[in-house]
Amino acid sequence: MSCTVLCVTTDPLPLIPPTPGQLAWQRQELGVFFHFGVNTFAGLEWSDGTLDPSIFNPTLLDAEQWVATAADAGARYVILTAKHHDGFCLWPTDTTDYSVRSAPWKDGKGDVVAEVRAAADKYGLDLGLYLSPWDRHAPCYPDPAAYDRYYQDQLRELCTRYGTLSELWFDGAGSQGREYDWVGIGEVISRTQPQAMIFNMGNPTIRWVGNEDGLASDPVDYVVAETDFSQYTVQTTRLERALYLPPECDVSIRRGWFWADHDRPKSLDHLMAIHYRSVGMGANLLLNLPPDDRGLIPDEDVDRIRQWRAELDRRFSNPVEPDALSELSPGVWRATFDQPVRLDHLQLTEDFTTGQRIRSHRVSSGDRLVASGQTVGARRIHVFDDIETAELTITVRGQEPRLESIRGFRTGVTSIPGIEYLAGTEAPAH
Ligand code: FUL
Repeated sequence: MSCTVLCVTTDPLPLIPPTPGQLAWQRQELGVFFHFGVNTFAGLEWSDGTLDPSIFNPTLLDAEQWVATAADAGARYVILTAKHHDGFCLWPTDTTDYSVRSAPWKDGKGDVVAEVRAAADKYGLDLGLYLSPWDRHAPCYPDPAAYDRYYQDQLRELCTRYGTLSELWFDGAGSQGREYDWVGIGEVISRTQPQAMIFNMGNPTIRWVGNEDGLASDPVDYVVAETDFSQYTVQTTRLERALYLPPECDVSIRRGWFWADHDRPKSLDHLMAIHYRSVGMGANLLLNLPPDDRGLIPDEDVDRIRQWRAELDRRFSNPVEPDALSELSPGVWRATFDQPVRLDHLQLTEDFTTGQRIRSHRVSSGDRLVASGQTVGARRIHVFDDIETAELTITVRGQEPRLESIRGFRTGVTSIPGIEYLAGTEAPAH
């Protein structure tokens, strides 16, 4: 059953705890996406399945450079587009010859998935894979039963040849009105990679945040009764029952998901704003770093990532911890500092191991309201004109809410850059 984005849910959402896997995934906070494939060599975002595999020839491909860049960013996992909508497979699949086997790269003996797996292992990052359900090359695509078999064979190869996968990314784009055999797909996963987080479709364990700008907005609910599946439809799907589905905010460092010569990385300010509106709102961030047609993350993207990490470290690596944090009465907490401290940022966390309980929060210093909002969750960051205080009062409302921590920072920065302007401006054209 589905309804439009305007539909309103009036029932209160139940308290549902995360599974250990969901909790571990949420604690990872940051992942890096790699969009790479035949599109990279054609300057296209989407191609229609007819690009000649002979164009796939990354002469300097170095998956370790990709993953090292992700590790520099602070990512804990990487996700590779094993197959995008064009159907070209980055691994030597037995299901089609539209793959690296037909490319000049490494004389048709290369395997990008294997190289990214090895690099992820070397840098200690988890690996997830994107396998587009929509396939514009597969001749069997118009025949649902035949394509379901084809797709499950591809998924089985990926799930059995490349070790443990932390996430399987099912992109809803292009699949509007098409039903896949999610029961069969679910069986492949439960037999081979039961621990993998399932993004977005089938039996999801994590959800899309609802835009491709990397921006969550308050409240960020971990339990939802409906969710969006693709930005190419205005439909929101109502789930059969409410589920614990924490969001992942996907966004590309560039305008496009795939590398193109004319495209450039986003500004440092823009990436900072994305951090505040994703990780700083209790959601995971999946930042796309597209390798170029040499098979390398371009230098300017690597530089931007290093600037971003350095600025995040500058702002957040020296927290001002309260000397005591105690609950005065149900939902009212007091944080005290031994001496007055100057702060312009606050970070709150909630103990959500038994479910997301905080529905709203306020932080005051004496009579002054310093910050307020709804979600706390895994991490909530507030930015404000600096204050000097020796005591903060935190009021949280919800179902037996459990504030876990509060810490302050003095960064010299008192606002989030250009956030309203940024929303909705960066979707790539196809
Ligand atoms: C979208 C796709 O159509 C884009 O090409 C990209 O893969 C993005 C992550 O998801 O829906």
